[in-house]
Amino acid sequence: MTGYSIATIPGDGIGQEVIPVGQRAAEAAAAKHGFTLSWTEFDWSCQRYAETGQMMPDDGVDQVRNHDAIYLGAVGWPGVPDHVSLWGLLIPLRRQLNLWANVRPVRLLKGVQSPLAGRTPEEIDFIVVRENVEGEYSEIGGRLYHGTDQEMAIQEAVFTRRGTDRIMEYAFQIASERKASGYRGHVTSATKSNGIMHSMPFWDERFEVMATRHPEIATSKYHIDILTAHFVLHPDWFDVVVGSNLFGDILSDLGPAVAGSIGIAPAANINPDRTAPSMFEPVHGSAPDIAGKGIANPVAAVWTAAMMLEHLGEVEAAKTLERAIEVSLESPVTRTRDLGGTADTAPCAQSIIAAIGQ
Ligand code: GGG
Repeated sequence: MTGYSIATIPGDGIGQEVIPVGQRAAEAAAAKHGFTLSWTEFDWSCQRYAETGQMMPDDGVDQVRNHDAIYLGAVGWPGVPDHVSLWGLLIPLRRQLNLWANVRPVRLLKGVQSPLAGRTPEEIDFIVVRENVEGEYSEIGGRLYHGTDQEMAIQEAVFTRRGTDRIMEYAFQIASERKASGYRGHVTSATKSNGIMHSMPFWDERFEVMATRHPEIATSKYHIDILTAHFVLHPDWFDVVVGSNLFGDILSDLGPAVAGSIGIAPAANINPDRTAPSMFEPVHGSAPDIAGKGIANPVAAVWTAAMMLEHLGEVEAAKTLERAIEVSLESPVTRTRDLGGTADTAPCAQSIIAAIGQ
């Protein structure tokens, strides 16, 4: 029987509550489809940072490198500066494992009400492709003249031709694949080349070059400000949206909000060259305001597990998980409160697991 080894990093806050649900769901799907999953858990988190001064050990990246995939919950906790949890864990994993494509689907699932009145599942169904290892997430810069009235912070962004071309090419490939299964075949570029005068004109130039290589795919580009408005006003305009590290991050929180809740949004940090394991993490963070109350929505973690199984080649198991999510979302009794239901995490999880067995 095929078996996969998964490195699990529940992380902080609700990450510790929803990742076990995703594991149970993935195991139920594995049992149904005839493969096994073995899990190795790592306690890397802000709590670990508070105790040891490190989010993960020095050789952390190497410890997870020999697994088939990484399944991560969320990082961040009050009292630990946010840049510590990102630069001490998420960013080294993304960079050193070459997880340069962050794929974040946005879909209005059946049973979920969009805050945009009258929108149907057919109208909200697109993918945000976020550049994941460079751009605005950069350690280049510095702070000067602390505590004086000349105090300043300088932050450089890095856009390489290699990094920019490959994420755009990846987005065009996804659009081509989607077109083959009936989608429009369209890529939208998120830019801000009116205000950001070096990196974004470069981004636009590369987008034009990449577009000429894909004449079968239609394109559009919008400045990020009006693009956020179009996400809300015209979500049906979008098929695949490609953005830099920062713009992609913002759009992939806004998209799920339009599709009902950030609590359902999955994400895959992909190493497209398959030279290292890819990492799967819900878009949502650790949510300290609701952590420990047993009310977090586990759907994003389960949908994220589905993306992981699909990446591992277990496409039918992934479909089983997605169907089970939709079954559990049919009733307000098994939907969590962020989706207008009454369920805590446990009954929602239970209904997903039960639906996997059907
Ligand atoms: N599971 C998502 C998570 O932990 N997010 C923390 C966060 O702030 N991430 C920012 C990012 O992905 O760049």
